Amino acid sequence: MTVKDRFGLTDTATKTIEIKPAVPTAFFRWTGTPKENRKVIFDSSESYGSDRYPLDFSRNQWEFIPPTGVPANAIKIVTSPDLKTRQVLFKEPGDYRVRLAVKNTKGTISEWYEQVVTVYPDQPPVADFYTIKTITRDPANANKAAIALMDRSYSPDGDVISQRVWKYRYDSNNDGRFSDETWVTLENANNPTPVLYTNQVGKYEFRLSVEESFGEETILEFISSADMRTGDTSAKPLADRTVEVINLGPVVNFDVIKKKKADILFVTGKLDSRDAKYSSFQGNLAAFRNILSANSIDANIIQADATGSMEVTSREDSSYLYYYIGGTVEPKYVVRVNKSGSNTGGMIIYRREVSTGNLVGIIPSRTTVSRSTGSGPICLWMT
Ligand SMILES: [Ca+2]
Ligand SMILES: [Ca+2]
Repeated sequence: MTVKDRFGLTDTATKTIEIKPAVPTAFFRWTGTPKENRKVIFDSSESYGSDRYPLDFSRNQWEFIPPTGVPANAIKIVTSPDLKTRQVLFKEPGDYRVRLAVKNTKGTISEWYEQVVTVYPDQPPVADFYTIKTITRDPANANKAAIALMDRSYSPDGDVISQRVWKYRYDSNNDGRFSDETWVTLENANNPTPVLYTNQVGKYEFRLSVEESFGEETILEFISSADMRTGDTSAKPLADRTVEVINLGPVVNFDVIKKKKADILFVTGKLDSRDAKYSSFQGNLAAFRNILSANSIDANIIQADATGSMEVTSREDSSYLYYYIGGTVEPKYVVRVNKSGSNTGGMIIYRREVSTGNLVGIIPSRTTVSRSTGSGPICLWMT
């Protein structure tokens, strides 16, 4: 520096000033789910140095400090030469301190920057299902009762139910206890709506065990099967997971869904040229059942095949044609067709109740039914 006074004299002094590199500033953000066994990414890229001495991220110093009582190996960090980011998985819940210091290319180190990350526990799934209390056996299905189970399990923290195992045990000696019985696996293919078909009356206890898979990203190398949360229905009241198959008294108490009941009778006979219609009918029957079921109609579908063992005898008087299906003495069904009047062709179908012997009308008169009568046998099909 040179100064000059008013007399024109000058003097010069020299001083060396050392310009120190600016101290860099550490900062990080984190993303991911702060939950046990999930991936959390820490990113230091918003830390900064100066234009002259930018940061050297390869010299980042990260510190992950577990909460009191949690061992250091509960913190799992993916090995990577890139220190700008860290992929971390916490094996236990709690408040973790995370610290970062950065250095610039000159080696100047920043102050520590720190955040506390609260890691929440991975809550187990809640296993639950609906079923019925009592059910009767179905004469149309080899006298088996169909016990339908409906899963209603859920994850309270956003995970996915990925495995469902259904088991039951049958009170084989009817002593009211299940503890002396053996569990049998009904389904283990993650089916939410299995059905147990059984022809043995008595009580059945059901159990559903579920396992979840992660609804959020994880780091697989740090995960073992023990990290998968599970639940079962053992805490559900016994009465709500017990179904009784009963002999009589068709009292079916659905917990949730009240189903309408319907009797539907299909009678098929010697069809001759209508074989195609018959096979089409057979092919469509399953879909028809599904449609009924989807509309909460509990259909008792009786398919009487008169081409088989059931004999059909026709009679008539001045007003009606009668078709006796399954013999004239104790017919299983009687079809009565109006011969004349405004209701010609209208018919009523009776089913003979085995317990009382009474004929009970199951399809009322004027039902729209097409018919084809020939020499004895009859074909009816709904139109
Ligand atoms: Ca969970
Ligand atoms: Ca028992």
